[in-house]
Amino acid sequence: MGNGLSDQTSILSSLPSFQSLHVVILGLDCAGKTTVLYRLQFNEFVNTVPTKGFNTEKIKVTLGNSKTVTFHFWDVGGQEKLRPLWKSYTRCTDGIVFVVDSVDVERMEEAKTELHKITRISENQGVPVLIVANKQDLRNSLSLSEIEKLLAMGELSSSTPWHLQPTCAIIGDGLKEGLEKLHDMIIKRRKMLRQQKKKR
Ligand SMILES: Nc1nc2c(ncn2[C@@H]2O[C@H](COP(=O)(O)OP(=O)(O)OP(=O)(O)O)[C@@H](O)[C@H]2O)c(=O)[nH]1
Ligand SMILES: [Mg+2]
Repeated sequence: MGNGLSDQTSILSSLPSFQSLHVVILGLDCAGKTTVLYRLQFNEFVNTVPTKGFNTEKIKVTLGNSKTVTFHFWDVGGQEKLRPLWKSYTRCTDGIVFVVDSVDVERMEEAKTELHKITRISENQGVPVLIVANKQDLRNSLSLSEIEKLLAMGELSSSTPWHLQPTCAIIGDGLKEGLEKLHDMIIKRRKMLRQQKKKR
């Protein structure tokens, strides 16, 4: 007779599509977080108002090779006075989506500060981050390499896996590609954590 419990655990963990992944969407106000959320949910553009609290939706997303993953998204308001709340939403999160407005050159430094602050929290060590370079449809949008530099991505802790994804949330361009990468990073991290547990 085998060890039933651990057999079950390994079966469940090899089928991640049955579980929903807790993902928090953060970023400065007006970056396009809520637009991303509703674009994914309704598959169309939804006109938004600034978020005063948060929005939350469970959304089934079909990724590459027809794999369906359920994401439980938490979209938190990005206004300065709301940012102290971000911490409580990232508790036990599987991943973070950090949305930046690619034309908001003036506030890129502020976005950088917030990104580094949230990834440095001890509970967020190793949590994968998808950086969404949004509003790439606009003429003056910064390039990926410029954004990578301005956000000082190279200075993120080496334990933080990240991917920078260009998007246009009003059309939906790039969102699925980004989530695919985030999903890959989450699965990779889970496997690593499981192996570490086994070794102990
Ligand atoms: N051109 C363009 N506009 C966008 C894009 N994504 C969002 N917007 C617009 O940007 C504005 C802000 O979008 P929201 O989704 O409300 O921003 P938010 O990040 O949720 O803002 P807060 O809730 O205040 O934190 C809206 O007018 C959107 O229509 C995009 O990809 N391209
Ligand atoms: Mg919002």
